[in-house]
Amino acid sequence: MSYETILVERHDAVTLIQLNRPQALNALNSQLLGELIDAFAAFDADPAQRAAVLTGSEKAFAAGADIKEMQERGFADMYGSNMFAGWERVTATRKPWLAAVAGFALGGGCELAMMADFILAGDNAKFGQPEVKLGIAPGMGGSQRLTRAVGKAKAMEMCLTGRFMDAAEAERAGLVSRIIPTTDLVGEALKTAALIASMPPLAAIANKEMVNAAFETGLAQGILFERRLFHGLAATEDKAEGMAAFVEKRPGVWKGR
Ligand code: CO8
Repeated sequence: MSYETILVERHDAVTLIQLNRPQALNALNSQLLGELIDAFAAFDADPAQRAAVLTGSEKAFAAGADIKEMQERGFADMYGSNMFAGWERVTATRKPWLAAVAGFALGGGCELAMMADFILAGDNAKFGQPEVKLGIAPGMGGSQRLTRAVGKAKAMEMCLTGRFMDAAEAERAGLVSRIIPTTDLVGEALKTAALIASMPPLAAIANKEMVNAAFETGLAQGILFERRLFHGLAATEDKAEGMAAFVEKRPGVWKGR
């Protein structure tokens, strides 16, 4: 499939996906959603690809869902078409991917960043859920993921006032894992993704599933899920190789099985 609203590059085992609607600050319209779903599905299906980075431009990761596209759409249309349900296909991606966020990540842009396994922020990043000012509310998971990431007080204040959070506050609050100078952001994100891509692939997916389970289950159930998956990894050839490589003081060579 050829894309018009995103750019996709392969950097060895890392897929770089860049949102590319600069005239609209990467606002997320339905064409872009369709292209992202396709690009993430292709990444997940390609055995040579092991990690991905999603980024925007230095000015905007994404300034939200496309307001001009939403303007004319009423309840029956949005409800009938189950608008935004397609984003669940992006969050269904099994392999690890991170968001490299510079500039504005607002509304749906912030929500998309929070769908990533983690966020690296450029030092000019600004996160916000300003939907209330448009007479709406988050619709792509923001009220849930932001609250889980930063707690009720900050999430509630941001949703009720539309206040933006800068990169330093986002790091303090646990919304992002690290802040990188914006000019180095994509390079650092690619390096981080390459490091993830160099890990035994089944172990990487299992680690992702375990951490995500912490958001879906109670503690006892989550710990049992972790332990069972841990037991399961003992059946992989990569576990035997990883431990042999450690004992023999050499790098491991992974088979992904
Ligand atoms: N949608 C469509 N176009 C946009 C959007 C957007 N979200 N954001 C910016 N643009 C366009 C502008 O209209 C402008 O286009 P044009 O040149 O044709 O007028 C171009 O991008 C450049 O934008 P600005 O001139 O405004 O740039 P500034 O640097 O002056 O300002 C801002 C940057 C502060 C980011 C500003 O553009 C802004 O406030 N944008 C809107 C931010 C926002 O409100 N986002 C939330 C959108 S709603 C949402 O995401 C809800 C998701 C769930 C909805 C559920 C519904 C059921």
